[in-house]
Amino acid sequence: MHCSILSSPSGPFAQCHSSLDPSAKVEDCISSLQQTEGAKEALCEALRGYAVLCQQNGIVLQEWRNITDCEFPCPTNSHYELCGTSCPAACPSLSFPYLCTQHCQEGCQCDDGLLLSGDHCVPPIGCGCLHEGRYRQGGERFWHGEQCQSLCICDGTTGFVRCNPSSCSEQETCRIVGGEYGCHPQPRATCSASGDPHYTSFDGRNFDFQGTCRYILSTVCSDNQDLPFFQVVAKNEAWNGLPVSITVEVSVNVSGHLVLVSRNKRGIAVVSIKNLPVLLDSGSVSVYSSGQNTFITTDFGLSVSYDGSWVVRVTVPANYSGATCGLCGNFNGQTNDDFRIRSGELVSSASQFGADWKVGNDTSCDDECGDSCARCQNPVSARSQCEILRDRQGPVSFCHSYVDPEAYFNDCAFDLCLSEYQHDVLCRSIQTYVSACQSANAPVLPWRQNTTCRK
Ligand SMILES: [Ca+2]
Repeated sequence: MHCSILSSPSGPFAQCHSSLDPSAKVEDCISSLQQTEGAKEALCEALRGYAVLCQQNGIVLQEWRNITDCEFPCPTNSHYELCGTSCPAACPSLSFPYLCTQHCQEGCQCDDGLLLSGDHCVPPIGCGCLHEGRYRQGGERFWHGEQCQSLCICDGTTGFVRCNPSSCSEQETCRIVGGEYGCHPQPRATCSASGDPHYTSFDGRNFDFQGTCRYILSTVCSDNQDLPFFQVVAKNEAWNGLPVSITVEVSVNVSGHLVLVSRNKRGIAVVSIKNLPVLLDSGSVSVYSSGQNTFITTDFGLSVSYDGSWVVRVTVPANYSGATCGLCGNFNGQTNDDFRIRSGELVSSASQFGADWKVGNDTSCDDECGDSCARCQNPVSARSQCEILRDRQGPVSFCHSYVDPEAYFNDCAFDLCLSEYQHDVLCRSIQTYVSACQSANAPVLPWRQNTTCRK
């Protein structure tokens, strides 16, 4: 047992024996070695414990780590010292404002000429700053203020932080990404129309609009020549004679091509172009199928999907922020200004907003349902069936922290009630939520086996 080195009269700790009796420490050391089956770390820790006590009592120890093979690794630009200062030379903002009178201690010390900056050693010009409780490295830039109102830099030589007024650009928002607070590019956004149809704008506004004509879901309303043009139009239709309408056709106009995806009688998406997958415009536009969905994607980040019966989804990249219009809204990060009609005027009713984005002069359709607007007479049972969406232990609870199920629950209850409890509608409502989860990059778990929705 190496523990005996603690009490050896010729060992490195001998100077300490007259002040601190080592016998209890030797016993502790032996028992901790027995517990760990003789682990080297246990021995080293026991020796270190006694060494620290001795040093705290001002006793000078001899080198003990090399002869016991207890290494003490130090990071770059620093080295081990048996009796180093307890108050190391540190950067201005971290310096001790009092005289150092503490006893020496073993540990890592910065190499000559370097100062301690946080947890590493730097030359004096590489010092950091202490700013609002957080240590910043010299030269580090960081955002400050609730809305990123200023951009600050730490001046290493003085230890002071300088801040200048600033703000995020239009393509950025002030938020935390990867633990770093600041201006970050806006994420892409997805708008969807599903079920009745219920719409969710790019900015997350949920509304119902029951018009059965063709409407612009989204197009480009900006003079910015750098943004490629696109237009996505959807047509709705009453479903099976019920007062529920569904999207039956989606057309995407992009790069000089018009791609039409429509629903056939069996609820399957049929594309105006044969033999998918197809690349258009030298590969800048792709049209393909995946599962039930047909996708139209472009090299500039637009993606449109339609499942042929229920959900149409439009995803645009961040550079279209503030540059879109239509039922999907303007994608400026604010939900309260999405009901803008073509003239630019803000309206309050979803029906006025929706009707304004009608295209074509189809007379067999209606923008408004008026007195015949569908109303659910007895929502209780529908709500209880749709509760599966909100159930914290339920089959789709894996997604709750990614997408709030509330709006999907309401849509589900409404549609299930109006469809006179067609089981299919319940399953489609759950599927709609799960697709939104996929769009939000939630890790999607199998859910069908825990429901009555089997494929
Ligand atoms: Ca908006």
